[in-house]
Amino acid sequence: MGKRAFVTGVTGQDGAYLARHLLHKGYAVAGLVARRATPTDWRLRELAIVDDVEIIGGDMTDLQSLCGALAHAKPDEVYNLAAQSFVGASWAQPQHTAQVNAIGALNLLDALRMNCPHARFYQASTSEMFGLVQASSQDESTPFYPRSPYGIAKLAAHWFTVNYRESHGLHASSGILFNHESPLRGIEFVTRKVTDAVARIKLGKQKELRLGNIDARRDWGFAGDYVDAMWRMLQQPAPGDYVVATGVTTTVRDMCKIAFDLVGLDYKAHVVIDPAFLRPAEVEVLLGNPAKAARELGWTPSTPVDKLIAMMVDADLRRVARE
Ligand code: NAP
Ligand code: F7E
Repeated sequence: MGKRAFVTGVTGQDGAYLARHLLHKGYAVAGLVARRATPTDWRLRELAIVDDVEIIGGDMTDLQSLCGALAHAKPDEVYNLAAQSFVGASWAQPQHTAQVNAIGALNLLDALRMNCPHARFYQASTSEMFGLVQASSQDESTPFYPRSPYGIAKLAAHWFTVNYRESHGLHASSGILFNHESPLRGIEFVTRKVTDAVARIKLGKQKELRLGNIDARRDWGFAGDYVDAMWRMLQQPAPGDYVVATGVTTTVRDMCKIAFDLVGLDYKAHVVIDPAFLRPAEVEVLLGNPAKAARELGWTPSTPVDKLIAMMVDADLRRVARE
């Protein structure tokens, strides 16, 4: 019998790529989906796996629904990807962000402990936990200094994962993933906001692109690569924490230049700085050191930032042209 996986956040960017990755490996995949007024399965449709994933209703803030979902799914592996994942929104919705991202992870760990304690657990931790960085390149030993309600909630979930591993002997691992993007990225995140705008401007449907701090630097990789690192963590004999990153950092400004250059436009003619997109406390720079992931998981990133942005611009040009 093949393995069974349970994925929270299965309709998100990473959830969709992870589900496809696991299906290709012969897993039976079940995913938690919260009730929404309109369908949220467009990514599963784009990857043509919507009929292959078993959808189980539930919510990260509802322990009972998580217990029911795990009792039904009987997973060998549990991937906790569900979150209020937009940093920018976390100042306006700190309580909601903490409930879903921190208490939600705790709920899932408790549900796992009660229903399937031998299942392996993956927590979607984040480079946002490094925030005001305490080292020029961040690895598993770099001290944390989160700068947003999002980062703080994720740090609590990270420590719950470590604590449940140490207290209850769970095979619980935490992937400290740096920014990863794709054509399935949510439109509010800066890479996708830029590639969508480039397509619209090129096709005459938009004139300007309003951005906040374009001097911020991020370590951007391709989401398709990063879900493989998640899976590799759960195949290890012992659980652990792993930084997953490319080791290259790029400014938002340079990322814009790459995107506009691809369609023969000058970003300076279209980008407008709008204070509405500045954050109350900014993470100015992130640069990950993925040496442990390379050494122990045999994982390396395949997609440099220029290829990633080209893939996204290409997909958005096709999408906007179809509209
Ligand atoms: P995403 O596209 O925003 O997906 C988040 C998913 O969580 C969606 O399917 C969403 O469903 C679901 N969700 C939100 N609230 C929920 C709730 N209360 N109950 C059940 N499901 C809920 O995020 P992503 O980029 O795939 O990221 C996956 C995970 O990795 C997140 O935990 C994120 O914080 C973390 N992370 C991401 C990055 C990155 O660069 N992408 C880096 C580090 C860590 P709805 O759409 O129905 O709300
Ligand atoms: O911002 C700057 C912004 O929203 C990147 C999430 O997946 O990665 C993501 O969080 C940078 C920031 O991602 C705009 O100020 C400028 O410095 O694309 P972002 P993020 O905040 O890094 C981490 C690892 C996660 O865990 C999160 O879940 O770009 N920026 N102008 C802008 N950002 C946005 N969104 N919009 C702008 O107009």
